[in-house]
Amino acid sequence: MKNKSKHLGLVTKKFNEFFLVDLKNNENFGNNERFLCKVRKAINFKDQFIYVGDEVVIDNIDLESKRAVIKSLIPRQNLLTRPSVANISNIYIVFSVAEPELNLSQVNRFLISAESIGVEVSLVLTKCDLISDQKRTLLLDKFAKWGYQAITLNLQKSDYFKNFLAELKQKQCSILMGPSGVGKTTLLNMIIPSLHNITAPVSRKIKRGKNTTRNVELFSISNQSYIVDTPGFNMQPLEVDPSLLPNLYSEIYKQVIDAGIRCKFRNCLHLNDEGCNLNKSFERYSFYKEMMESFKSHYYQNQED
Ligand SMILES: Nc1nc2c(ncn2[C@@H]2O[C@H](COP(=O)(O)OP(=O)(O)OP(=O)(O)O)[C@@H](O)[C@H]2O)c(=O)[nH]1
Ligand SMILES: [Mg+2]
Ligand SMILES: [Zn+2]
Repeated sequence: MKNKSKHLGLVTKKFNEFFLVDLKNNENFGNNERFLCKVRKAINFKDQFIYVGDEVVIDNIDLESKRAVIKSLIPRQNLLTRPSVANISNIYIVFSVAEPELNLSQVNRFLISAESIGVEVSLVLTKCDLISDQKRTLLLDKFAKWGYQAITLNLQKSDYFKNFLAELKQKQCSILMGPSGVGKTTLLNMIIPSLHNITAPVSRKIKRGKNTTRNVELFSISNQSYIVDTPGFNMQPLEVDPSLLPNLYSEIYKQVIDAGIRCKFRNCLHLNDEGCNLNKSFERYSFYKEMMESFKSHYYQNQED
């Protein structure tokens, strides 16, 4: 049986030239209708690729074989580039407090890279059963100074997890990002108990995750709420316009916007600039400086090419 009408769908998974597409709020088909789709050959997307999280119009729906064709792409709100995911509303940066050990410079790189997307960014600390309560409090204080109210979780205690789950259900489309082995998929399996995605212990020898998750995939939490699991990776220093960087650090933009400090030059990079009035006595300043210098060398080098 073929159905000729057009319908709105959400891309939940992508492999080679195939896409899994869930029909969105469709009365005729009910929920949970999932179709294997290819992009219609005749259309020209002008090098526009389709990613997980994209909304698409599907056509030529075949209810028996569960196949359909992607006819067009709905303009997207935003696009994360690593990994490629569209239309994210909330980024959850996930790090374990131990096994693998917490690397503050990596935490910072993930946070700053996430902030550059312009959506709400949160920090989740997993495996808190492996540290003392005192150490946990110290970490909470540290990240509060960075501008984040960290969510601390562990597999044994469910109180914080319940709050976290309630929060996720309020968000449209959240993504879990962080290094390998920190427990992203473990968390996802707790969020959606019917799911049994593969997780793996951290390697004893190299004390790192084993890159267990290989695909970006989007899952439905509740009616209008989705979550994306991603493969773990380590973040390199970024290549973005250095002039944007001060806006991504709360310790800096709070001084500029809330406290109204003014440096001599409007485009002050807050390094050794003449007439800089930024109070640099905050913990992340060394990370800021390091990032700014590496951005500057990349950016100006590429401009000369
Ligand atoms: N002690 C402890 N171990 C945990 C916790 N959460 C996850 N783990 C363990 O950490 C290991 C790695 O978990 P995964 O969920 O596979 O990690 P991941 O972030 O998805 O890793 P990749 O898919 O490689 O990116 C598993 O052995 C989990 O059982 C926790 O709260 N406490
Ligand atoms: Mg995983
Ligand atoms: Zn300055």
